[in-house]
Amino acid sequence: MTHNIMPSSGMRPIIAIIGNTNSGKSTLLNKIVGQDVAIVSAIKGTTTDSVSKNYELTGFGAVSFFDTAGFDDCSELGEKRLKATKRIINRAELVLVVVGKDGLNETIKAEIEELKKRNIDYVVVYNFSDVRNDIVLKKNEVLVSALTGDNINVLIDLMIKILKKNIKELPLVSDLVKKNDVVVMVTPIDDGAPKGRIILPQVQVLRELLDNNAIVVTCRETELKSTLAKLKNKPDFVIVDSQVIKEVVEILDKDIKVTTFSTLFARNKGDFKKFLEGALFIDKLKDGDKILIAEGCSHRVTCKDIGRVKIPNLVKKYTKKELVFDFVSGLDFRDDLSEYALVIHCGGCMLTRNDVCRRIEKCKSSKVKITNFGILISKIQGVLERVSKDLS
Ligand SMILES: Nc1nc2c(ncn2[C@@H]2O[C@H](COP(=O)(O)OP(=O)(O)OP(=O)(O)O)[C@@H](O)[C@H]2O)c(=O)[nH]1
Ligand code: SF4
Ligand SMILES: [Mg+2]
Repeated sequence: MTHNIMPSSGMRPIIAIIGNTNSGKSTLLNKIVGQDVAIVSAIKGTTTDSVSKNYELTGFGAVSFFDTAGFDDCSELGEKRLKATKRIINRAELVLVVVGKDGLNETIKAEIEELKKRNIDYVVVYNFSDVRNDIVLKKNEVLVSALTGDNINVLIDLMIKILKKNIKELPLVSDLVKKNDVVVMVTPIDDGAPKGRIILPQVQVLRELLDNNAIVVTCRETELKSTLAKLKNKPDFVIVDSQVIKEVVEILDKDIKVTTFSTLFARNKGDFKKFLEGALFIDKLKDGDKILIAEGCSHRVTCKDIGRVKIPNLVKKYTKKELVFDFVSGLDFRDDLSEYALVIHCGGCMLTRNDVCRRIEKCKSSKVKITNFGILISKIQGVLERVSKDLS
């Protein structure tokens, strides 16, 4: 039995292992991670549902491997499995295209062309070097034996090189603070807040502030006035949950630098300018327009309430238009977005930057505007200029 795991892989870059049945995909995964994670057999179509493995790739960091069903799986479920594989490819930072004894066939060649077109990095892994040695290798191609382990290190080095080049996470907040700056984080604790925890975007911002030797004070919006009163000087920066930005801006002196967690994420993941344009577009929405609300994961407690309830209500109230809302979460992101007037995306804390950028690209090619939750809330609350003016 294979594991059917499709976890939210957090921000681990995904490495998808694809290819025809019996090309040695599962053997390769097991060899790279040094464990029998995926079942290997000489029977075609052994891997049915994808098998995932979180792994610490020494020299790079945490990644998630996804071993997939063979492209030429002709079983009844083959088509569904192919769709599942395509969904994984959509999110992958790197694709290992494994080629078996029979060499490259038309399907795999077409898939490689597709990867090129979509700017998804890949390595062609010619497998079975122990029984064949007749390949003239080109750039980003390697010849390995998943069975004996021959050349696996060469493959791993190449993977690390590509991943390092690829993954340029921008700073969340580190370029906006300096050592000893006093930063006040305002986090409401309402019914939507997860029990006993602080949500991930806030934790990530806190961590980056601490990494940069800032002094961080965290309070709820109800304690902001008393927090400010107890500080000897005005804070250098205030970072606020979008949901309470309006109240907070009313409390703060005009010269205090303030932004929202979502604005920081919009800058860090995705295209800040595009998100701003998308937020301004709500003034142009018309009756009957369709809006897609996209959440990067299905973390019910964290964002469900905001995405499914608060955002639609705010947009309806602000625009006073009859709008239709659709929702997607997790791996799903519509291929064809042309029916929508606007896509409103979550902060994407569980997605990589490339993941969000690909979604933005999709919107661009469908000529649909995109914004994110927090930027849109700031626009609706009339504070967009204030929260974005100190950020580039
Ligand atoms: N000699 C040799 N055999 C290999 C190599 N890689 C895989 N095999 C064998 O090829 C067969 C298929 O390997 P798998 O890893 O199950 O292939 P797969 O691509 O995962 O196949 P599906 O799950 O059916 O899509 C097994 O019998 C492996 O032992 C290799 O490099 N050399
Ligand atoms: S911001 Fe998006 S990715 Fe992060 S927890 Fe919320 S729904 Fe998930
Ligand atoms: Mg397999």
